[in-house]
Amino acid sequence: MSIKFMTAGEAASFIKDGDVIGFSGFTPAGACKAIPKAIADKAVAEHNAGKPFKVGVITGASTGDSLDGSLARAEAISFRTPYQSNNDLRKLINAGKANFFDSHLSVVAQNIRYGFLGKIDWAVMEACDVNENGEIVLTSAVGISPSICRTADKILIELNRRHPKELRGMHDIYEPADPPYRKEIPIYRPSDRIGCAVIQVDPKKIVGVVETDLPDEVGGFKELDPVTEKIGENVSNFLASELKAGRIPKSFLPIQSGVGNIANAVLYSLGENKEIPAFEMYTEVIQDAVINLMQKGRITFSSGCSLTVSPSLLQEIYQELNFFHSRIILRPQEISNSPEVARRIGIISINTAIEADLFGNINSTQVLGTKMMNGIGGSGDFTRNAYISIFTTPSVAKDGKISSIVPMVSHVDHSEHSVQILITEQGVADLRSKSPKEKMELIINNCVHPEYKDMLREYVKIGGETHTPQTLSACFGMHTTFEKTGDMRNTNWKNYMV
Ligand code: 0RQ
Repeated sequence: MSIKFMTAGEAASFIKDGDVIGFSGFTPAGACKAIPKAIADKAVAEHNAGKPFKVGVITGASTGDSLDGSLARAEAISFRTPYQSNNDLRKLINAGKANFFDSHLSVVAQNIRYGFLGKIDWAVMEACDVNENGEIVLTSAVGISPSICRTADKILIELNRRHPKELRGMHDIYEPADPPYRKEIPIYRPSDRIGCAVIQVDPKKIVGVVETDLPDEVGGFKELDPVTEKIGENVSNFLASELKAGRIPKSFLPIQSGVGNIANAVLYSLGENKEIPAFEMYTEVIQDAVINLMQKGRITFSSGCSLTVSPSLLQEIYQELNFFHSRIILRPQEISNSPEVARRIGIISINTAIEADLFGNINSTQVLGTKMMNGIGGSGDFTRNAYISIFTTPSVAKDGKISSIVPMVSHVDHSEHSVQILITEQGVADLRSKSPKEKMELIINNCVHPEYKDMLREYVKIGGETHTPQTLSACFGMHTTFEKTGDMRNTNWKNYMV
């Protein structure tokens, strides 16, 4: 078979209305750019001609603007799963114009193989190399690519020259067998390799290859501010004290850290804390902070699913590939996020909440219970199975008009049974072995912003003497007061008593 090169427009011409496409990538890392843009152009042309054109879009996690943004602006998405973070797509979803279903990232590939997501027509992959034997070398992420390539009818490839062929060897491609034949995933340390360097496909399935030279569309992080810095400090001091108390082994345990500004700040603080030894990561997203700390010797190894780093840092990594090849493994998300592996190696999970309640339940996804932010991502995969599970959040949002800690979360992603430690810039609530009443007291004393402490103490009082002092007529009082007045500080519990 010889490789058929074509333009992105020619590749997009194969895609039909109603097709389901599995894309490579995990976050903007490794996500296709040219072909999805050309599909969006095709959608606009079809719509202008009065014809329907929408496709189902399955990816590893979020993607870049060329994929989610272009397809959303063209209103060309029939359904989308499992995670997104694009503003235009978020608007489309929250306007009810694209069906989005949020899913734990570890189960996406197996759900595809089980047939739960229906037939996959196309795999559209970004690669740094492909050959006539059907060997595909991925770029800066693995995501669900191995399972998509195997289950899709046909494959299109973006061969992106921005990523060197020498990346070969950084990926560890492994697909578990499906039940009843599945065996253990033989990872005992973050650096264990269990698979191969390439995705092997039947070369006849590859319909065409589009050459590109485009950077990953990874945005920068906000500068650390006093709040994120304090959260980071609280997390690292807490972990240092656990180490001292002998509740974490002396050699420390692998860290999993979520996405976003707060996660980045937490990692920098862990790196700076001299009481914490150099450590390893078993995580999904490898962000800038991980690479910086690796260069300083504070992180010795990182297993992840994507290199979600700023374009200039990615080029630095590519210039020092010898150094990073021995320190980074990129895995499929069902392995990087595997509950089995997380539980076995004893990860410390650190993820960010949108809101938490007085019992330790966490909402990671829905702003005020109704508007999708990004999705649960891998936070559930890790939280439920961690050695120690931590959630961080600033105590207030929107200049203090919203308290991130409320009587009852407006949507539940992680239940109080999985959440052990809650940390804000105010302090740390260690919820392990605590009754609901004890949890309430600890969270109010240690984590709630001073402007909301009295209001929440009053809420506990009206609950009376019971195991769980929850008042059903009032538990969303802070949310509904915000809806009515634009500020939770106006909450008056008397208005909610029946
Ligand atoms: O809004 O952007 O308008 O300023 O939410 O908040 O404080 O910048 O925090 O960037 O760390 O993101 C939970 C969204 C936090 C992210 C979330 C508003 C706030 C701001 C963002 P603006 P910050 P971060 C592995 C793990 C779920 C998936 C996950 C996330 C914006 O971490 O998506 O953990 N997590 N994956 O103002 C209204 C509240 C609010 C609020 C914050 N209570 N009400 N708005 N905001 N709290 C990664 C993957 O799985 C890929």
